[in-house]
Amino acid sequence: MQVLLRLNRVLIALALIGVTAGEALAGLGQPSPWQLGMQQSAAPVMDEIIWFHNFLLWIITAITLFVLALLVYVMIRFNARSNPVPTRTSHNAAIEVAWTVLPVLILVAIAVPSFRILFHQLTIPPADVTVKATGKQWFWTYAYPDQKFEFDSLMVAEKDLKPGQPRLLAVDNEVVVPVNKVVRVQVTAADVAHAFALPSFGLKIDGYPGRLNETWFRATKEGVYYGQCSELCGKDHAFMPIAVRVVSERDYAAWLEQAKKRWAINDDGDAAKIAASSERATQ
Ligand SMILES: [Cu+2]
Repeated sequence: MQVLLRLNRVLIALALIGVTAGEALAGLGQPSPWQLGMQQSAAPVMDEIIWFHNFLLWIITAITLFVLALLVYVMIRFNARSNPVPTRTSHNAAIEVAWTVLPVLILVAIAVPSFRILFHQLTIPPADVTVKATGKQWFWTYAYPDQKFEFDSLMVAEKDLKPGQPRLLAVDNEVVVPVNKVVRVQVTAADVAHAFALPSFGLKIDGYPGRLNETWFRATKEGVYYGQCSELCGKDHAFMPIAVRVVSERDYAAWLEQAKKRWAINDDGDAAKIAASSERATQ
């Protein structure tokens, strides 16, 4: 009895640790060790994606349990021993209609929210900030077309990581955007197909040379959010991360001021930049 009581207490303690650790382990903006499920959401579209994921999980769990129950029923009720003389029934109109109509209804119930989320992802609300991301072998170039500046963003090598910077995700120049503002993201590529993906914002869109794709996000929490190129694009595909720093509007204005000075596009600068980036690409 004593042993059982003690075991019970240990189990309760473990469950509590599990719950609190589970919170901590669901990463916001980056994956975490032993993570279960998706990264935490920091944008309305991702809230919907997580909701849809859980909704589908309920449906497939119910279908799987239903099919399992049918199988078990058939195995017990209709095996050769308990049902030695099989029936000759080959048609049952009611059941045939039911097993056609019910799956159709289930698919419609799935399709409606699925299309709603797709439209939400690809219908861009009036944007406060536009960022154009160009995938290159193997880094990203970000332009703020309304502000006339652009810069390259390269992964920080493992030996150069500063404390707090995640391995394979930190970059030298982060994209900076204001919190709670609509950011339009235009995605293209300069050489081969790349993809701009950032889990906490629910973003994933391909970038192709000669084509401009568009998506958007509205970050609801300040912080740094990481993503990765998600289209196999060559040997350093795994080493061209995406980092977006979401800051207050005041900090954004301050960053914008110095970014405009540092990375302004002018005729000479542009030529130098193109030379520098193609040099890097051939390295
Ligand atoms: Cu890529």
